[in-house]
Amino acid sequence: MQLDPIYREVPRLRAGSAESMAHLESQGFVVIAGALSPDETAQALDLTWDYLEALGTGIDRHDPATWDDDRWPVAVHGGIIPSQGIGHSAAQWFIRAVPDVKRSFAAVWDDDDLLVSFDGMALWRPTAVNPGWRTNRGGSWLHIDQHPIGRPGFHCVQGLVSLLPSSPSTGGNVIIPGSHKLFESIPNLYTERLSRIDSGIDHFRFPIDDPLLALTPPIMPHIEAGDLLLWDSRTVHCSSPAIDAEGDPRTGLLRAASLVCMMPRSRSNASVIARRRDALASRTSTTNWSDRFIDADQFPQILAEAGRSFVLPPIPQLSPEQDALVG
Ligand SMILES: O=C(O)CCC(=O)C(=O)O
Repeated sequence: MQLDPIYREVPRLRAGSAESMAHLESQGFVVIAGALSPDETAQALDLTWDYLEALGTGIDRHDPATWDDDRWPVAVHGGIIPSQGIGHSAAQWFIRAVPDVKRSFAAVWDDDDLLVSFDGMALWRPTAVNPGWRTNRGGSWLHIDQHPIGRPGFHCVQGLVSLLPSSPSTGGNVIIPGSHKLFESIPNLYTERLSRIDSGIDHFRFPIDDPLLALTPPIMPHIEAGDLLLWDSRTVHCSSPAIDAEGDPRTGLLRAASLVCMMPRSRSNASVIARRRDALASRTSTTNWSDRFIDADQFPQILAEAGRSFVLPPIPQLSPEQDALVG
């Protein structure tokens, strides 16, 4: 059996609205319509290319022949670029400062004193140019980003802003609606598997094509450019490449998704905030959590490629609003 997602239109709701929060609570995810305007979305995409071209590896946005693995920043599962300064790129800081992004997270927490993650982006290269650029199939890496015993209950809502529209032939995010309600039963259902994961590790991956998850099949929600997808870290999710037979014939990026997550400052502490301040100068990227400092530059996949050299983006010059998100 292969666990493949079904492409679905889902409600696209207004940032900060009661409807959006009700959907998040009942389904474990919600799509916020147009968190970035079309102009902001285009600017963010431009800045993303600026980041890639400035890495010093020879990437040219107009020439897909320059986008191969020897020039592309190191990507982990799902085509996510978690390091090489991306968490402090002008693109990521631009997106974090867009008011509807913060408004959406402020509604989650009923608090607008928030810190932001120094997350990366999922950048998917066209498989029509190189089929080897296809990312991991959805059913193979469904996961949650919260340890069921180490962090019981509600702790975090993650997000991504999509800079391109999704379709069955681009692929995109994959999510199991309502699966945050399965979280409490994971210790009983997956006792042995969970026992192998340290309680401080906020990542639990389900077995490949897990028959238990097939009972409520995953969907690939339709997302417009500029939309913000929010999901509870307890909701089972991942991403998947094209699910139609042909795939996308285009030769541009298939997906550009900015990972963004905001949590209340009150959940953090002085020593985490001190490390976050230092991370600006060192341009260290992190995971979604801002209550702990988890250095994405130390991911094994990044360390394995430590021999490659990348020019980091300049130290970001932040506005007062952006600076407040550091802590
Ligand atoms: O790229 C996506 O849609 C999934 C991202 C993801 O799995 C994560 O950030 O934990």
